[in-house]
Amino acid sequence: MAMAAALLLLLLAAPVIYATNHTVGGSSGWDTGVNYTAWASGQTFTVGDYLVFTYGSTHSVDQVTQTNYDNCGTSNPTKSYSGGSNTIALTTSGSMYFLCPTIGHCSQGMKLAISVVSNSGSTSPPSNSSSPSPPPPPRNSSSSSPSGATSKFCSMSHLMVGLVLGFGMMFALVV
Ligand SMILES: *[C@@H]1O[C@H](CO)[C@@H](O)[C@H](O)[C@H]1NC(C)=O
Ligand SMILES: *[C@@H]1O[C@H](CO)[C@@H](O)[C@H](O)[C@H]1NC(C)=O
Ligand SMILES: *[C@@H]1O[C@H](CO)[C@@H](O)[C@H](O)[C@H]1NC(C)=O
Ligand SMILES: *[C@@H]1O[C@H](CO)[C@@H](O)[C@H](O)[C@H]1NC(C)=O
Ligand SMILES: [Cu+2]
Repeated sequence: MAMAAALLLLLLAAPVIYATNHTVGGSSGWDTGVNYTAWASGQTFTVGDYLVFTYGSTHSVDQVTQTNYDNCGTSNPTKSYSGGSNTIALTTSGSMYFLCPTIGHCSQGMKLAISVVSNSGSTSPPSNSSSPSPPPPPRNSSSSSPSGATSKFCSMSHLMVGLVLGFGMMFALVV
């Protein structure tokens, strides 16, 4: 029974380890006056992750071509999203471009370019962090959910930590 609880814990923890929700703009969300180039440079977008847009009623989200991104062109978006909250799955590697089609908003900074990298290759070496890695999450077993997680949990060491925590909890329950 304690065993089952521990296994369940590991199963619940697994998706958290491998998929990241990237809340666009962090706590600022999708709005004017935010530098999304700066925001994106602090993120690693991996296939399987999600891009989450949250915004007020004056905004929406268009996925566009690179040309339209460069020129703030709003015609013929590749895809349009609206409603205030959109979760977009990053299914393929490569570049993706977004902007807010509300007049004037793109030129006020509401444009986002991201580069999605594949996480293929079980034989690939562990990612040597050339980019500044975000601070490690607080190690707190009572923390329920990493809200708006912007950090990446896919390293082997984090997996080990998860396993150790899981087994630790199992023993705690047994004793
Ligand atoms: C990402 O968002 C989805 C939908 O809001 C949620 O079900 C999932 O638990 C989130 N994942 C993480 C790692 O925060
Ligand atoms: C946004 O941030 C990037 C990188 O930090 C910087 O190069 C760029 O000049 C900034 N853009 C604006 C409009 O401030
Ligand atoms: C990762 O490390 C390898 C070998 O140590 C090196 O060849 C490669 O350029 C590095 N990649 C990055 C992105 O730093
Ligand atoms: C864990 O988090 C709770 C509430 O967020 C806090 O009260 C507690 O001190 C934390 N424990 C550790 C070990 O950080
Ligand atoms: Cu807008």
